[in-house]
Amino acid sequence: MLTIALSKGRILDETLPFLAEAGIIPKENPEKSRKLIIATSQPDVRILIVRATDVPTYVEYGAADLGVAGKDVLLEYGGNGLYEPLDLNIARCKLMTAGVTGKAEPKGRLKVATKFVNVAKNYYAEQGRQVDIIKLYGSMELAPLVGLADKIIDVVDTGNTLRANGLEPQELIAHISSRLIVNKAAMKMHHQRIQALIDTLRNAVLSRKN
Ligand code: PRT
Ligand code: MG
Repeated sequence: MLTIALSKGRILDETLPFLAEAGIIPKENPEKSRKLIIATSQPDVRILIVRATDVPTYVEYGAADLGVAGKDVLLEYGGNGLYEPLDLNIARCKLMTAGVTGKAEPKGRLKVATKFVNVAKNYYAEQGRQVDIIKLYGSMELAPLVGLADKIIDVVDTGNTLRANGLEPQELIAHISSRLIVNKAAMKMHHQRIQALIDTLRNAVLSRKN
């Protein structure tokens, strides 16, 4: 059995066409089903539906052999417990700092609200900058508006969400896309099978670009 961990939403939507090219089609619509384990057209391939931030955990510990996760999630997860053999070039966005439009930075210590605590620590450490990092789980845009933080770090696509809240994107931290990740032991034990799947997906990604 080959187990693939995916998160509902844009990653699932954009990954299913690639899996279809490898002949892997879910038996029921994962967006609609309440099931968390979804069988596929291939009797020995199944899909697990997990939270986006949990995908690396399922794959690192071998509960799933493969998964698809945003580079933002992988940067935050850290470590080197996973192989990352393929950039699927989907769910593209940017990790950025953002703050209140036109507002100058405070002179003293910067307060930064984010769910990307490790990314934030590394980013400001590289700049030699002392900051207070405040962990949030969502609605980050609110924090600078109510004085919880001076800045946020979040993923930005169109920037509409920032603008709708009177914020502006400021510094670019990283360009983001979703990556195929593979459990290290699974890669050894089922090498031919997983490598064949990676090759098929790589060709699908390449032909999409042209
Ligand atoms: O939603 P949930 O809390 O379950 O988890 P999640 O937000 O991590 O998952 P999901 O499915 O929303 O995102 C999965 C992955 O998609 C992320 O890890 C990113 O790699 C990628 N991605 C691409 C994005 C966006 N684009 C994006 N725009 N993830 C989130 N957003 C958010 C953004 O933060 C903003 O709040 O969508 C909102 C709209 O963005 P704008 O800039 O177009 O307004
Ligand atoms: Mg989301």
